[in-house]
Amino acid sequence: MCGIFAYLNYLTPKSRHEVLDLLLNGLKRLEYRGYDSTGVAIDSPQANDIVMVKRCGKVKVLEDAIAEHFSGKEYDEPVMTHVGIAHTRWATHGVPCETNSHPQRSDDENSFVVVHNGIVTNYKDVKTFLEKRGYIFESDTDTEVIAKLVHHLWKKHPGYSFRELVEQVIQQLEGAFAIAIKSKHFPGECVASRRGSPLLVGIKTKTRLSTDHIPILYGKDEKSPQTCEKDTEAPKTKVLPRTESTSEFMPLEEKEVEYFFASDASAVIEHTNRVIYLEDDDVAAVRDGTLSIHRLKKCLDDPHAREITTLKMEIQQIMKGNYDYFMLKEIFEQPESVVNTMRGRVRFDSKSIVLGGIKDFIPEIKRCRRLMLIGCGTSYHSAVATRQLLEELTELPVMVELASDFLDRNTPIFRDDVCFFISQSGETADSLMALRYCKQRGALIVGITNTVGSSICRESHCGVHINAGPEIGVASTKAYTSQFISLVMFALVMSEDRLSLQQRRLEIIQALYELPDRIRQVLKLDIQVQELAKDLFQHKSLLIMGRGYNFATCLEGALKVKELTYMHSEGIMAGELKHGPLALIDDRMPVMMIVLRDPVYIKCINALQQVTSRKGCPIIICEEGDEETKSYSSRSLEIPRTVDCLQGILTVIPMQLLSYHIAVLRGCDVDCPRNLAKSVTVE
Ligand code: G6Q
Ligand code: GLU
Repeated sequence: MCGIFAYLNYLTPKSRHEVLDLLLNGLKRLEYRGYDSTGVAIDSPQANDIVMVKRCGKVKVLEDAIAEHFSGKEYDEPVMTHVGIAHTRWATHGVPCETNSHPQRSDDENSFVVVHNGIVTNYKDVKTFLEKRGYIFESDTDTEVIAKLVHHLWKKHPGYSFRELVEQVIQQLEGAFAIAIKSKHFPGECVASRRGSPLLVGIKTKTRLSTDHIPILYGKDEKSPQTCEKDTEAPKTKVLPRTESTSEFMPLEEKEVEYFFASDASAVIEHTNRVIYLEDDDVAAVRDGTLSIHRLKKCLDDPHAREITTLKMEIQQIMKGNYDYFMLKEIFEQPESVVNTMRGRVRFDSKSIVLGGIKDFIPEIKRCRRLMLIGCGTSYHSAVATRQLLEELTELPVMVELASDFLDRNTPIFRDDVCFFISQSGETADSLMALRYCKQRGALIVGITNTVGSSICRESHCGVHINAGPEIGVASTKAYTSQFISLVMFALVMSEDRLSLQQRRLEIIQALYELPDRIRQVLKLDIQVQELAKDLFQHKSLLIMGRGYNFATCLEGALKVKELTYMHSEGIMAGELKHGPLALIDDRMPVMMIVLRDPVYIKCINALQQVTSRKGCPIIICEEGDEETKSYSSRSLEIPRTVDCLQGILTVIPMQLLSYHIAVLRGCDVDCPRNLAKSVTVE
């Protein structure tokens, strides 16, 4: 959700047009996260001024506005050192409009301009404090307080460096944020910080980097005489020590260098694969081409440095290839992405499974009281899909929880609980809050994420990377099947030494081996699914029914239909039909039913009969060659046979394709459905 992209070129001449192209391109790479408005700020060709362009709507709208706004020749002249900041906003405070878009500014002169992801929860207090000191606010955003507070402190403390000012500011802020700030009083400098929202710095140099880490510079603990005396009147204002760089380490000094600040690696990967993931309360500052990372206080086990990580992601991985939409590409990637999830873990020759990220914790997990699987949306559905198998193979009670509801209930958690946090992005605020809640209570935290270096990854005790590759489409597809497989692999690890379960395990391992081919077979149904979409796309509603291992597909299928097509859709547990939903059935209500030859087959047939005897005409998803089941309807999709507990992977794919085709037919934006965001970093 929402995105930051900032670019600083030091002694690497770039014209303002080139800078703007870079910024726009960065924003385009972040588009998949979902947003409602955009903006950029660069230095004006007129000395000592900052110009901003902001627009409601897509990056394309901003691009057109920029082309109109910055047309003069002076924009083609190279500038040796320059800072540009850009943003895609997903409104939390104030409607999407130009004034509320970012960058937000400190004053009419654009002295300090800021881009921000997240929410400043105490912004009202800070706003009142600043209003009393004469500041007039122009937007409804919480963000504006950040720009104005830096300005206020700058006036009070003219001797402070830009970085020190930002350090003072973040001490006053509560909530979650990632910020990047630019100032006309500190040309060529950029300061960024984060708390609870992701932010990284990409570094590009002509020659090999002279180091693989950036030392962290800590401030002094004692009070500085120059702390903001007057500001202590501010609500929540603490006494603020100024930090001072220690000379023990040298920060990163390169002659010609370019820096990229971004909320997401996909925005920087085409420029550099060398990045530093900032941690909460890090302040990263570039001055005279030198990057330094500061923290106010050193805690006992804090590291000395932030490592420069080499990203493995390839630019092609995040491009659409020959597909019209990222979502379609991701659906069709599933034969490969499931292999990547299993790679190096499932040993088909010895029929064994090793999960390196949790191996050492297995004895502790085996001693636990219960397993809790926690997530949101699609990630939650992967928990629903695998619960039955986990119960069977671990013989432990397994609870599945929506992170938001779990927190609302203040669910009791014990030291001997093992809590799994399932999240594609690894940044979902509800899941992260629930993680911290469980961690505080002493539970063992296992992260199941797709995003290496994400907050959930870092804050878990151990975990499994699902390795599905970057998922750009807002609607999750390949991450779901990879989460599913990761949890199945975990169940297999847990049952390794149970003699009575060996036959079952072998059956599942064999089915995992065959899975990529089975998925390829299901993907061949695409043309048939497209035809079904033509029947369905003008309807208002779609009911999806199933039970047992396939109930999760009903929930996930309905979520896909809702988010992509804006149609009403409901996943219904077939066993609940006669307790209410049957009243919806008539000859016009579109219904899909999953009826496979598994232990609940007879019960599913009962449900099917209940529907057809009310004149319902369901589309049936059944097993290949199952003529008997097919005879209940004129429309069916046949999927290949696999072991019962993996059926959900094969049945969800036609639902992914169906929602995609309906969305295209209805003219919806497949990759960025309205009102939604890829990574929901607010509660
Ligand atoms: C589904 C959406 C959404 C997503 C949740 C949780 O298509 O992508 O439901 O699954 O928002 O996100 P994370 O898996 O990133 O925590
Ligand atoms: N809370 C800020 C706003 O509403 C930032 C939202 C975002 O993360 O884009 O402007």
